Amino acid sequence: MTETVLVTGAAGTIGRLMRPRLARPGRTLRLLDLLDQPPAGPGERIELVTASVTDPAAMTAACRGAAAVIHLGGISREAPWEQILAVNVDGTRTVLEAARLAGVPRVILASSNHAVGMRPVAEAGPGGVPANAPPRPDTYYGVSKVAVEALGSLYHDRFGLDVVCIRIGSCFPEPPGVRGLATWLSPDDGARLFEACLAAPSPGFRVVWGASDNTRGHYSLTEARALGYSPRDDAERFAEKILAESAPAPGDALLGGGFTTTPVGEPNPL
Ligand code: NAI
Ligand code: 15L
Repeated sequence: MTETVLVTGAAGTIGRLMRPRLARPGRTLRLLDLLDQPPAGPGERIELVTASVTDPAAMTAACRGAAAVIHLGGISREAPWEQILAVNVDGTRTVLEAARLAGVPRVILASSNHAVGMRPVAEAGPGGVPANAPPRPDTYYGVSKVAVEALGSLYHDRFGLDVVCIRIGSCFPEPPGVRGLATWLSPDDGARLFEACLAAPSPGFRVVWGASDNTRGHYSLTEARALGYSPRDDAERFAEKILAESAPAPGDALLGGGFTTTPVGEPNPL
């Protein structure tokens, strides 16, 4: 018996990092994106789907037979409102509705620190910013992640899906700049967190932070640990190099960093 996990946005940064890391004996990764993706390597058990998360028929077909969906697909930075609304908000509703229609019991949604990006870092407190800190979006993009979480809550309460929303910090091969020393989610810890979200018995609806166990971190990892997540990485091993090469950026006093100073509605540098 094989388990199929549908991953949307699989051609993106996180999707590409997770493709080898989420491979397991007995698991098929169904990798969906608008973009073409490299074919299966030797021994790799994957299915490739080229489709948009905004296409209800394609998404319902893609969800068929899946045990879970990891929804990463969408716009991952600031953009004009119409695009954010169509892809991130309507696209996420389409994914959840497709999962419901196809009987997929569990959906993991990529939320973001930018859902609470305007919150001052100084307010983090000793235990870190709780994972259910109230919305304080820094951009239209951040607003869309608040909506993503709200849609997940709706689909849990009204239709019984298990939905875990991960407020991801910064998931890249290395921490991006000084802020990244606090916000980094290493690719290996990212995979550990997705595995915990897939394996937790009946999680219901949850919001957790997605970060490594960073010495300078300011997110609470209590909620993710309660799901079974055990981070092993710490951005601190990059500190000397990063601090020698770069300085804090404007906006770093707020959780959202550079997104908090970018003009609303205009694409920002990643
Ligand atoms: P990315 O921009 O590298 O990848 C997004 C992928 O989604 C791309 O491959 C793109 O082609 C695909 N996509 C866009 N529109 C689509 C559509 N209509 N249908 C199907 N696929 C579509 O983003 P990244 O970094 O991989 O992030 C993945 C998710 O995690 C995004 O939802 C992002 O908002 C979220 N996130 C990422 C963080 C990070 O540090 N990388 C931090 C916080 C949240
Ligand atoms: C995000 O939400 C973005 O998708 C990602 O590209 C990074 O900018 C990340 O947040 C971050 O805050 O570092």
